[in-house]
Amino acid sequence: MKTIRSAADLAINGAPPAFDEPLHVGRPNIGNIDRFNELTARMFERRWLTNNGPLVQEFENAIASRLQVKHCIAMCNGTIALEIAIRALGLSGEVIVPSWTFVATAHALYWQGITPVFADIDPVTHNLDPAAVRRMITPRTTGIIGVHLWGRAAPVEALQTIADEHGLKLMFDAAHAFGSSHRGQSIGRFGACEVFSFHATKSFNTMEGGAVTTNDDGLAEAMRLMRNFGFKGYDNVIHPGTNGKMIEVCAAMGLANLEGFEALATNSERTHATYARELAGVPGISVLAYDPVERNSHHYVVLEVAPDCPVSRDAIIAALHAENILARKYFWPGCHGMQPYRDLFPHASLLLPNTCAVAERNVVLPAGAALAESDIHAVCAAVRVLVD
Ligand code: T4K
Repeated sequence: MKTIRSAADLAINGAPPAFDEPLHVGRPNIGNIDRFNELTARMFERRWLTNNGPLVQEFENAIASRLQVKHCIAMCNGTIALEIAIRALGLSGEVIVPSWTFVATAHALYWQGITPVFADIDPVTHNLDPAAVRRMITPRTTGIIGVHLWGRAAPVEALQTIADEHGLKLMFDAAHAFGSSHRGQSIGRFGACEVFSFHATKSFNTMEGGAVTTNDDGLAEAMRLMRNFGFKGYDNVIHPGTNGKMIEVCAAMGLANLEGFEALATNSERTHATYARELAGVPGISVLAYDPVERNSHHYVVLEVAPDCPVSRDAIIAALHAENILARKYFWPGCHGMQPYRDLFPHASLLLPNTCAVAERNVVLPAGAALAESDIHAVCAAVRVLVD
C-alpha cells in the first residue's frame, strides 16, 4: 500500500495505485469458519441439504429470538423474500416506495404486475419523507414499503399513521438493517412484516439469503406455504407458491456468522468513526452520520459531496478507482432513472428533487471487516489530497 501525501502521489498523476489489489465496497464479513465447517460436516453426514432442514430451523429460531419477533421465515434471497411478502400481504395496483433504494425494492413489485410509485426522501436521513408519501396516494394505492436505508430506521410511526388513515398495508425493506434499532427495539418487528437480505455484501450474511420477520401468525403461515410451492404436507398443494427456500449451507453460514456478529458490528462502528474523524473539516464533503442513540450496523460509510466541492463527485470516484479503491455511487440515479421505470415515469424527477440531489452527491466507501485500519487511513488520505 502506498502512502499518499500529495497530489503527485495519486495514480491519476501516473504514480502506481495506492492498492495492488482492489479495495471493495461489500467485501463479505466472515464469522466463525470452524463453526461453519463443523455445521456443514454434520449436514453432509445427515444428507439433508435443503427443504426446511434442521439448520434452517435453528437459524430461524436464532434470528427470531435475537430480534424478539414471533416468526422468522428464511428465504433464498432478499428479493424473493420481498416478492413473497408483497404477495402474502395481498398488495396490488400501486405501492409507494422510495426511488432512493436498491432497484430490487421496485422490481419485487413490478415483477408481480404492481406499479411502484416513487415518493421523495428526506435529504438528511435518505429515508422516505412522510409528506411526500401522502402526496403520492391515489385510489389505486394498496400499500407502502418503507426502506431502512443504510441501516437507519425509516420514519416508522409516521408511515404507520398514514397507512392506518388510508387503509393501506405497511411493510419494510430492512435489507440494510440487520442489527439496527428504532426507539431501542430491534428492526424486524415493525409494520406488517420486515424483509432482510443476507446477501454476501451485507453486514450479516448467509452468502445468499434473506428472511421475512413478522408477529402475524396468518401472514407467517401464508409465507411458509408460498416459499415451498404451496405444499402443506406430502402431495397437498393448497396455495400458489414458488421456490423461496433457504438451503442448509446458507443457514450454516448464518449460524456461524451470528456468533461473531457483535464483534463485527463494533468493528464497523469503529470504521465509520475513523472515516468521520479523518474526513471532518475537508471542504465540500461530509460523512453521513447515524443517530448515536440507535444501533446501526454501520456497514455503509456514505460520503456526501456538496455541489460546491472543488472536485466533483464523479471525479472523486474516478480518482479513487484509479487507486484501486472501488467506491460506489449507490443508488444512483435512483430507481426512477432505471428501466422500466424511466419509460414508465419519464417526468418522475420533477417530483423527486431530494432524491435527485442526493443521487448526485453520494459515494459509498469501502468498509467491513476485510478492511485494515491502515486501509482506512489510505482511503481518507486519497480523498483529502484530492479535495483539499
Ligand atoms: N433491498 C435493498 C435495499 C437492497 O440493498 C438489496 C440488495 C435488496 C433489497 C435485495 O436483496 P438480495 O436479493 O440481493 O438478497 C449488491 C448486492 O448484490 C445486493 O444484495 C445489495 N442489495 C446491493 C446494495 O449490492 P451489486 O450489483 O452492487 O453487487 P456487486 O456484484 O457489484 O458486488 C458489490 C461489491 O461487493 C463489489 O465491489 C464486489 C464485492 N463482493 C461481492 C461479492 C458477491 C465481494 O467482495 N465478494 C463477494 O462475494 O449489488
